[in-house]
Amino acid sequence: EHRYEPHEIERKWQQIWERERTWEVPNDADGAPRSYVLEMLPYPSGEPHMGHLKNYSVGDAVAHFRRRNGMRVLHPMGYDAFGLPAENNAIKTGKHPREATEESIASFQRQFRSWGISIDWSREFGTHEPRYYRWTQWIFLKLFERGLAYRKEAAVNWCPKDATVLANEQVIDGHCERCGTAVELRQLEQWFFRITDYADRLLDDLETIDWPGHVVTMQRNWIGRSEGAEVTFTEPDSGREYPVFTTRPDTLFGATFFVMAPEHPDVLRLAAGTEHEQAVRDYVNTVLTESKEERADTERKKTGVALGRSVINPVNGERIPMYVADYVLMEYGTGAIMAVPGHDERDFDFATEFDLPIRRVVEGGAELPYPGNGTLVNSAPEFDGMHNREALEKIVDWLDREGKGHRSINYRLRDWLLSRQRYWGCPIPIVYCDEHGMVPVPDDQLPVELPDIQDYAPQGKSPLAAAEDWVNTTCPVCGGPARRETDTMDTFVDSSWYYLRYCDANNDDAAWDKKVLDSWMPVDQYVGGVEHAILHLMYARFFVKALADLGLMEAQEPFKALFTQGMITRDGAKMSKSKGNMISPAPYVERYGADTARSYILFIGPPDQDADWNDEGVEGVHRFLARLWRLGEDVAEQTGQQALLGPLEAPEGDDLALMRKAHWAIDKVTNDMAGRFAFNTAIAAVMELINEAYRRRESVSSGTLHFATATAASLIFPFAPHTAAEVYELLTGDRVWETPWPDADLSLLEQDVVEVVVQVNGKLRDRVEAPTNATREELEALARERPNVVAHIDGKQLVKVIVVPSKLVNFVVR
Ligand code: ANZ
Repeated sequence: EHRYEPHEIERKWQQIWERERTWEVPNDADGAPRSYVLEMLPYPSGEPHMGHLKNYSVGDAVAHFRRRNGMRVLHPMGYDAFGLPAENNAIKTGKHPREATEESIASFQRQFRSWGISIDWSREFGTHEPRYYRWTQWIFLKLFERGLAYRKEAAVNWCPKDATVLANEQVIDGHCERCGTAVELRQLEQWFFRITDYADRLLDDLETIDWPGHVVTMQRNWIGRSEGAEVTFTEPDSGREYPVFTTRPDTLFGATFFVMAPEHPDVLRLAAGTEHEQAVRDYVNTVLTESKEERADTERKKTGVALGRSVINPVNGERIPMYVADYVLMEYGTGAIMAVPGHDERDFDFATEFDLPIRRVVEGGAELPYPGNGTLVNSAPEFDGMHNREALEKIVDWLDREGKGHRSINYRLRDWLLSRQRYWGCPIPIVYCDEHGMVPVPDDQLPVELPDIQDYAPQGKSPLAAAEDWVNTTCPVCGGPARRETDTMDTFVDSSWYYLRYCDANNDDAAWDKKVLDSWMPVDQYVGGVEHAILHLMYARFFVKALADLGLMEAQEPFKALFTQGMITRDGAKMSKSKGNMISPAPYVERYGADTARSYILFIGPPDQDADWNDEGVEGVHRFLARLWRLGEDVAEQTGQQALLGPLEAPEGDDLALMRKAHWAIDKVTNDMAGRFAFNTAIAAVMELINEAYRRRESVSSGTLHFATATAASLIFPFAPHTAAEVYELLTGDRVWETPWPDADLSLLEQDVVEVVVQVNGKLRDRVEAPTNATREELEALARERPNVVAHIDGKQLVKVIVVPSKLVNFVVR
């Protein structure tokens, strides 16, 4: 008796795929429909983990399924190679980040090959390679030309430990996302991408893509569009105007005070010379140490201080006192608000704390604050008695006519801060000349290569600043002395366009050929972790829209469909080094083979859910694959290689039953995979088919058994490609991936019979075989004839008959 030897089988097929470059696709058209299937590229740090195995197993199943359904599938791979972990490691060990990164890339390559993922290796790259980042720089300059990349001084989040600026998105609860250190604010010159110009399109086009609802919601909330008005208040002593953004201009008559953000540039100026000056100064200083989240926390006791000044409300000329308080944020709206304690919760809390007047201007709700709609009161004769929503429009019209305000839309979305004071990133291709200022590096001088340096530790500026030979250069305009920009780009820039480069990865003359790009884009199916629901996906969408506006591509969205996979956990807990519950794919692949590891990770549950890794479950899947292989061997010994059996003439008995099971499995797996990700139930269906084949192997014809076994191999191919290829070859001499996806003979399924339970008053009395598609009446008639039913209902009063099609008939009698 032979043994299932996954390693031999896997090595054999991997070598064939490698030698024949099976998964490479050319760019020239051949009329076949195209599909671009992509998993998020890995960040190469250390070895691949279980999340990677799941990610690429999902994507590979989709790619294989589409290929065998007649599509030309682009399925490439690359590495998001710049970034902090490699650099922090370099600071500790002195090892060049490139070295550590490339070691990790080699390990990913080895493992991807050992998993048998069907990758077009001819398009592979790392984002740290000059042949890639040359084009990252080129895109940066295109955006710069368009005014979409700009430099300005900004209060930025600064991580004192990593000594770098962080994007808002990288600050979690006031702490650095990477190292957990409390984040500080600093004023620095920084580079930004003008993503806010695209806020509306980023919002509207969410309608055009097939993404999970929760990801769409997260994107929508992140953009945070609010409709309202900007209303101008005036400080009478200085005559300065202070606009506020409000979503409720209908409540203007209820404004009883005015609040500025502590960072507002006028706060100290306004307080200067008043008795409040010192208190204001002290308050502003303490607030600077608070995190954004603390400040936005509505449960916190309200704090603030009076500025000793007042402003005039434009609708009624009323003078209301000015305060500074930390619940008003500088980054939102205008950094100042009109406070309406009667209708806004936070203003209400502040007013209560500081004993300020609270006025109702909208009727409704027993108590204040009342945030809802109703009739306007205590406002002005021309608005009182109106519904507040109507009044809102009228009041804004009035403000507009008087030049005291206008309709306005506000977004939570901020411009993307992309500069980093770090070494291991893509250099920003700009030089500074005393004469000509900021000058873009000309295309023919790209890439600006990242130089090798000795000391990676940042000192508040980029470690590149110390590389004098590199920093000192000449101005492209006048040839005079100039200095290079020493900041590097956020790694999210690299990953915002990598899927575009795959389309034409070996083009040395351009980032891509537009025709080629348009023939693949958008990505038809993107697969990745939900942790990228906001940043990466938003940035990539912005890049595509900006590049489309530049005429460089047609698609308006990068990823037509998105699938987000759940996590692999252990005993219900997230795996982490600190918990010591990490497991990696490699030992499982070594022990059981890649097919088992891949099939198991897709079998443990719906792949969009979190699922618990369980070693016994791995064994079970391994046994199933071994059984499939053994049956394949046995049948092949009996039949030799032969073509699959055609439709049976007049099948009956066990032959019919096994044929039906095979076609049922084809139908089930197809439905579970066509536009869905129900891989777990698809794999379960193939298991059922194999069980049925074993059960009936002695009583069916060899042709039927051959058909059932080869079909099982064919159907399991997207999950266990090596074992499937081996069994299919044993039985047919054919290559399973060159064989079209099987078609289910639905006529066989329609005739299928099911066992229906027959009850009287809920008690089991019999079982009957009935056609699956039998009607309620037919089922009831069949059941009523059974002797054991007759015995229990005869002479009684039939109250009702409950029929659950394909399942049960229950006679209720009295
Ligand atoms: C008066 C008012 C009355 C408001 C009322 C609300 C309810 P969203 O929906 O998130 O856009 N606001 C404006 N700028 C702010 C800032 N920089 N920091 C803190 N709060 C700010 O919220 C808009 C509302 O948030 C605005 O409308 C303003 O309060 C407040 F019954 O104005 B409202």
